[in-house]
Amino acid sequence: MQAIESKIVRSVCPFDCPDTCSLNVKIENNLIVSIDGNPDHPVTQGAICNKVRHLNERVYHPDRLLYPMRRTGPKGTLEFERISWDEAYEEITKRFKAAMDDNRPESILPYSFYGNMGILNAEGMDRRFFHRLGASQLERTICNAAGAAGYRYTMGAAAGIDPEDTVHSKFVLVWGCNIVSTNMHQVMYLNEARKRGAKIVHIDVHRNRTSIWADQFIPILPGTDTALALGMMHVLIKEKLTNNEFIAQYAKGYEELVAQAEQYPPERVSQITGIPPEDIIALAREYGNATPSFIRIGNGLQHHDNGGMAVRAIACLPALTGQWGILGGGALKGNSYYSAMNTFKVERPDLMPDRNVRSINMNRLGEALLASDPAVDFLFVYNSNPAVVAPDQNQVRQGLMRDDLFTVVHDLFLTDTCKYADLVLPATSHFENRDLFSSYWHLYLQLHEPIIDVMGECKSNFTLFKELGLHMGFEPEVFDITEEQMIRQALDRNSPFLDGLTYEELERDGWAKMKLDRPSLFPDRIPTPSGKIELYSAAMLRAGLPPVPEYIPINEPEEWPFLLVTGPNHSFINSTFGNQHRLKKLEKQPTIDMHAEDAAARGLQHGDIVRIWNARGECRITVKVANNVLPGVLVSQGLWWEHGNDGVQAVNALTSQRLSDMGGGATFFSTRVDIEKV
Ligand SMILES: Nc1nc2c(c(=O)[nH]1)N[C@H]1C(S)=C(S)[C@@H](COP(=O)(O)OP(=O)(O)OC[C@H]3O[C@@H](n4cnc5c(=O)[nH]c(N)nc54)[C@H](O)[C@@H]3O)O[C@H]1N2
Ligand SMILES: Nc1nc2c(c(=O)[nH]1)N[C@H]1C(S)=C(S)[C@@H](COP(=O)(O)OP(=O)(O)OC[C@H]3O[C@@H](n4cnc5c(=O)[nH]c(N)nc54)[C@H](O)[C@@H]3O)O[C@H]1N2
Ligand code: SF4
Ligand SMILES: [Mo]
Repeated sequence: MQAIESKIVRSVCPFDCPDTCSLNVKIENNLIVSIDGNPDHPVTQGAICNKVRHLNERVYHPDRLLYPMRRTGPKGTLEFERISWDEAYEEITKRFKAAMDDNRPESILPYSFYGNMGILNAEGMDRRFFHRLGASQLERTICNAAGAAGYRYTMGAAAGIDPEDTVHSKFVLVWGCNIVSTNMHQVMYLNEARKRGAKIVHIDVHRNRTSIWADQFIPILPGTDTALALGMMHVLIKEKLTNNEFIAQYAKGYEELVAQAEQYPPERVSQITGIPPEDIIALAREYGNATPSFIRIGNGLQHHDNGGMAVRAIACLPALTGQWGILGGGALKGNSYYSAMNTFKVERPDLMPDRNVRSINMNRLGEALLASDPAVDFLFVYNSNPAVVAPDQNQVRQGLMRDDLFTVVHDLFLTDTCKYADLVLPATSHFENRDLFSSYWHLYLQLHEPIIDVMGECKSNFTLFKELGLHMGFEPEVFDITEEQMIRQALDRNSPFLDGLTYEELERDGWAKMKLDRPSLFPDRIPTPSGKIELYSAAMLRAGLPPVPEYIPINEPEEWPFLLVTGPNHSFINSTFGNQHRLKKLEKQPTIDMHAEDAAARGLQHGDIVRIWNARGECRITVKVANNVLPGVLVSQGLWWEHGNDGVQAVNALTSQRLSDMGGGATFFSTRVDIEKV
């Protein structure tokens, strides 16, 4: 009998999740048999989520794509035949060369997001390739763009406190963030803070896992958080709970903010937000009296027409009570500012033949495919599943059905988007790749070495775009490079946070923490134009926005009686894992939470199948009468695949291509609908 060769190797979780965990993977005879959290990694601390514990089931899934395929049936039918990579490259480069020869490279549109967060495979060789081609630029704004812009107006950059410091916080607001499902290591830090006496309050439109875990839950009507923040400021100012010394030294525009907050007494804010006035006052008092206090600002609250302003307003709060610079005090929306790499060297925007090439917002894919001029006639999808995740899905799918559109999809599976593909290309899992990972929440960079052989004829995004570049005859010195060379280019940046951090260190230890000697950034060196926390922002005024926080209602016609919020669920990551049996079983089926009063008024009962609709589309789903939401609000979690889930029409049939107030962000949660029993 042959002995089993068994070893534990280091890996990184590649998914679009703030935690970017370090993994210990057990390999027997070159096969992954189990996956665990790495106990040595300071943030992971040996704990990972249930999704990734069974990632080997995804890697070795019987449906994994292993070779390139060409469409044989009509679009929408998933009929394909196997072809070789040479044939695939020939098909693609023939079209790309023709577009370049005819001087219309803008007819080519790349469409990608962060299905794999590795820098090389998410924003590396692909960017370089499409720049060289002169293709249309994609504004990748589907996730956090509105909030990032709003936070930047107040604080200057996507930078908050080190999450490891939040164990010291004494009062915590988890605001529009479902951390038990979406950021489990923040929960671990806050559990420690709670042991040391902290109180945790969750502000959300939905009583979910995080609300149950928190000490207090405050339900709020969707899209009204700016009013709540202003109401808190009103009380803080009136009751002299502000830190005026801090404000005088580190903030700008306090007088303007005081005048504005005056307009938001608790009674008015209560009418807007659905929160009783006494709860608003109590919340403001607790926040105002606590130190250090910490606000974890989520992505949920910024998927709205007014989402940028909501984050901008909330980000003003820690300044009012002087929290920045105190260990465990401040806020955290995202920390990608610290890990910014040398994007110029990696992405090579200088290769663009025309710097004025048009740019298309990914939230308006439907419109881009149906109505842009010049038309998009080549769509290249990778790291994303737009037929499910993009808003206004009926428009998106109508666009994808166009006979004169050539679509390539590079993925590990036959996603719903592949239904509309002319060519489907097989992607490696990240276990098969070398890459560099940063987190948008914690402060560690991690190097990933391949831990299993490439499966079938799969290619990583890096290899695919490198080989496409070489097939196009592009400069070998630009395209014929190794992963290691590109990682070194990424790290080659003059940044205080990366100072002295080397490839060799990452290779030796697996990870390295970025240098952030506290309190280096806050509050002394705020990267805003004025160098201060901007309660009043001249830049916003110039951009046509109110310079101080102001509540502006969402933008959907009131004739549709219900507000619909369709966030992510616990067991999938966006639409990833929507085809994994184990995780689908845990989520059971798509449901919609509804308040009992609304259900009674509509004659609906728990378990009824309902039709939800608006002018953009409709969706059938099972009702859950759970009083997890305020009256007038409906919440559904999870981005389910249509393929393999008969009768399910995904929720993005109902959402809009409208853009948020700032940053060109998505407005998924500013959706109004009607509902009836089927
Ligand atoms: N398990 C799991 N983890 C994930 C993901 C996943 O799909 N599943 N997705 C990953 C990605 S890409 C992202 S961007 C993050 C997102 O993770 P989070 O930052 O947690 O954002 P969401 O889950 O979109 O929304 C958070 C909460 O905001 C609430 N919400 C919606 N509208 C409002 C509002 O107007 N006000 C307030 N106060 N709350 C509101 C929602 O009910 C939801 O509970 O998670 C990442 N991690
Ligand atoms: N209604 C509604 N819609 C939403 C959201 C919501 O909360 N509600 N959330 C929005 C948010 S925050 C986000 S971030 C987006 C996310 O939207 P997407 O970025 O599209 O995320 P996923 O659905 O996870 O799809 C990622 C795809 O990439 C593939 N993939 C993984 N690794 C690789 C690789 O190495 N190479 C290639 N070529 N492919 C790979 C996966 O198999 C998967 O099919 O969805 C948005 N859509
Ligand atoms: S999905 Fe998030 S929590 Fe789960 S292993 Fe990956 S990084 Fe960690
Ligand atoms: Mo996201």
